[in-house]
Amino acid sequence: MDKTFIMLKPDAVRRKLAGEIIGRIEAKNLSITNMEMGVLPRPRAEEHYGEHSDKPFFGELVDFITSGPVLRMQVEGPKAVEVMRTLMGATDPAASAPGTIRGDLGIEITENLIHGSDSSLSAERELSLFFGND
Ligand SMILES: Nc1nc2c(ncn2[C@@H]2O[C@H](COP(=O)(O)OP(=O)(O)OP(=O)(O)O)[C@@H](O)[C@H]2O)c(=O)[nH]1
Ligand SMILES: [Mg+2]
Repeated sequence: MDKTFIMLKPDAVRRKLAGEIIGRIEAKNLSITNMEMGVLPRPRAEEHYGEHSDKPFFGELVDFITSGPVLRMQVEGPKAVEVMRTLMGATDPAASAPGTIRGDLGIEITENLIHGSDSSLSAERELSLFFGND
């Protein structure tokens, strides 16, 4: 079984779309094997998005991701990383395909509803950062 780290961002929680998004994950036959809700402490958010620390949008990204509770999940299933990235759709909801979470429900590039690890290596790092396992 492959594992990935998924986070429903503050806009998903604020807009009451968590059930809709979790429904899509489960309908795809992936399993949620750990889940936790809460506001991310700023240092943890900065570590999570560390690869983007030199980008002009980093401050806005960290402000947003710490702006309210997020729902963090460990999701398991065959090719979980790739399957979740396909379900999520492209980063910018303006360009994500209809049928994807961001394509159907996303508003703009910062408030794009969901994070998913982009590789097995990122998944290991992120699961260990948030759940202390890999
Ligand atoms: N304003 C702005 N935000 C960006 C841009 N590129 C990425 N972001 C934001 O930074 C987040 C992380 O960027 P990436 O890791 O490249 O995109 P991603 O893997 O699809 O998104 P995550 O799953 O959140 O990591 C994105 O989800 C966007 O919210 C950009 O060019 N402008
Ligand atoms: Mg990313």
